[in-house]
Amino acid sequence: MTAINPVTDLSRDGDIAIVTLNSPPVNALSAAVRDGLKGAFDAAIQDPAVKAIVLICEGKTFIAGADISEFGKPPKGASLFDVEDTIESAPKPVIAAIHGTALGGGLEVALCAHYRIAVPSAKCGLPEVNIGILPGAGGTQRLPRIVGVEEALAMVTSGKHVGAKQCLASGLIDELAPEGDLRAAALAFARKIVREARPLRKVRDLNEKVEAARGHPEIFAEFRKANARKFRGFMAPEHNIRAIEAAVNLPFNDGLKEERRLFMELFSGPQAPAQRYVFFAERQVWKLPDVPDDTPQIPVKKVGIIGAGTMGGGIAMNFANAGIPVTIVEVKDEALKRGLSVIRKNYDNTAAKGRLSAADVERRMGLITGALELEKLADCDLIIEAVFERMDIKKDVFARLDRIAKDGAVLASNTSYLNIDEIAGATRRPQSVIGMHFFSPANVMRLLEVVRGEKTSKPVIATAMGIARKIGKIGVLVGVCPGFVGNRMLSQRQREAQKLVMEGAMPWDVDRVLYDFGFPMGPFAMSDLAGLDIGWVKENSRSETIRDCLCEMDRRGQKTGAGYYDYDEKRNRRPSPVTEKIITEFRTKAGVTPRKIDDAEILERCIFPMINEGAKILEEGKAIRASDIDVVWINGYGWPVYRGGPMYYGDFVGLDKVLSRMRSWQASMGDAFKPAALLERLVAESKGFKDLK
Ligand code: 3H9
Repeated sequence: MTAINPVTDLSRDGDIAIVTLNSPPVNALSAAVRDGLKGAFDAAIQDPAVKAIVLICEGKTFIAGADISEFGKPPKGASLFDVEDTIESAPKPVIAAIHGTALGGGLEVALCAHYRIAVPSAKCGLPEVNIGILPGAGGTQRLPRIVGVEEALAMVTSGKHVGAKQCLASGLIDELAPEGDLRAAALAFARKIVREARPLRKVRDLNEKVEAARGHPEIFAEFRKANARKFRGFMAPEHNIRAIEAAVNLPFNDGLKEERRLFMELFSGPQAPAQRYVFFAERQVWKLPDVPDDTPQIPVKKVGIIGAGTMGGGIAMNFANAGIPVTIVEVKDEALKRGLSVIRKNYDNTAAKGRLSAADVERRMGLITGALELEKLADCDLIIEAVFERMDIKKDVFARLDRIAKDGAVLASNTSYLNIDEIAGATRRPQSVIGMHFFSPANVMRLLEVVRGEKTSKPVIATAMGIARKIGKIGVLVGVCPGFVGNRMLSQRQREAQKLVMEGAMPWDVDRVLYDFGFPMGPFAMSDLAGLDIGWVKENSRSETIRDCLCEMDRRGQKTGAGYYDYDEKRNRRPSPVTEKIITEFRTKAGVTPRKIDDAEILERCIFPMINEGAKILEEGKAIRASDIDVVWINGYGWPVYRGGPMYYGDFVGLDKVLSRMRSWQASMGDAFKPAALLERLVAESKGFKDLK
């Protein structure tokens, strides 16, 4: 075996050369990997004793793509195109041997090999769209030549990972290897190719499938139409589609040039850096400075949930989905039965869409047990309380849990804003108490705010974060403060949205601006969806707010056919003259002369106070990093990923601009806009949140 460089080896097995990459964690195409590949292939090509070349990787995966951390830095080493040319134009067959994932540039390299073999567990994909770009090393030109235009469109715009069996069916790989025996199978396959003198099959020359789509622009038009909602606001899906169009309509080399042009447009645009930032932010979030990875975790074999309402039921589904038995406790049998039947209905709906088998539904339901006594939770390793949001009720539940739960069990509250330390104070084991704030619908939303109390122990934190990962959530560790990170910032936006309406905007103006910014819906449409009567008590309602008036008229949101908006039978909303009248009356009563508020002000008034609040959260140490706050907003509140999150966006628009607006609003509207000291400091030092360590 010859070491070409620290990450690449070249060896021989008879007349087959083996190029082995070993560049943990994911064999990404760093400068060293590209240099290694170029050097190894050049040497194998020049060696007259070599009849075929196998490319294989050590570690958990085949090449997972370009090295994203090198993006935006000055280029070094061999270019990816040189590497690909060397492989594709090799005068002897090249076989890519795939395990783990062949993604992005990794699959593009494999597509330059003449043949591909993979173990059944392997997956292939072009996920560049997820980081705001397109496969820029020939992927958009080669992929449709193998899998056809429709499948290529689906793959490049979704970034989905396709399993080896499906790849075999589509021709993306040529042979399956036995699991765990890839190297031997790849060598045998290479020998077969040499023996049978098979041609050097270059994907670039396979034109049949792209030609079949030529002259059929409707394929693209229909695809765009069917996905318009999903792609809204994103640049990358459209660019990916255009690149596939180029593959269909242009000769290969011209298609490559168009792919490059489109790639550069994305690469130098605003969205790709934001999406790349989010990619790393979502991985960074697991790294806890004072809770190292080797902190012991409490094994969670059985979970208890208190409350079978929407939240409790959704939370229970996460555990059943992960194969962990869960007991749900309710006070009344009727509520318990209703809760369990909602869970079943949710599973049945998923099964009806073909995303779950009937057997899976039964298996998951079989893991969920209902109970009416808290005592049934005595043997649970983790108990999550999801009862009504009132401190006295929560404290009572935790005091009882303290008497019932076994030693060492993690006691979690799903509260969305109450003080975890106060809740923990109701027990004699505050070190075991933690917040696990799921987002509704809890079986769907990815975010889990893990709230560490003053006395929460490190193993309990590590356990909560570990279980978050296990059930497929993205866990963000935050500190105790009203509303934690997400809702604390949200309340800034809600307050300003309400104030803007009093000053002259209509709810639909505010909603339109935030929707156009990229949120799935604005705050008023959101309130209508959630129900305006959350936290509203009929008996105490005195028409003091616009919401009071709406609720008093039984306009309690979508469920009653009216709220801020009017709704038709299909729940399509339209601005409501009734709401408009109530707002006008409120303004008159308050002596407000409405003014014209432009879209830019609406956006800044809703977003900048959130950024300012984020800065306060950071200076108080309630979030570990600015990027953690961004992860919260992207995964819990629909912040558009292509805008990177509120803190990233603050840096993007310029913190000096945010600060100057906050100062001027503070002068005209008071201390709700008081700038955070951190914001002041960063601006004084000409720095951004990105510079915080
Ligand atoms: C591309 O290829 C462009 C081309 O078209 C060429 C254009 C010219 N680079 O996710 P994990 C790190 S674009 C650098 O936790 P898993 C990651 O940050 C690329 N680093 O593991 C983490 O670091 P740390 C297209 C990368 O087992 C560590 O590896 N490819 C890269 O859950 C482990 O990652 C993609 O978009 C990378 N490409 O999942 C694939 N990938 O430990 C992106 C990972 O310090 N990657 N890291 O936090 C993935 O989807 C997942 O990482 C993968 C493994 C499925 C591979």
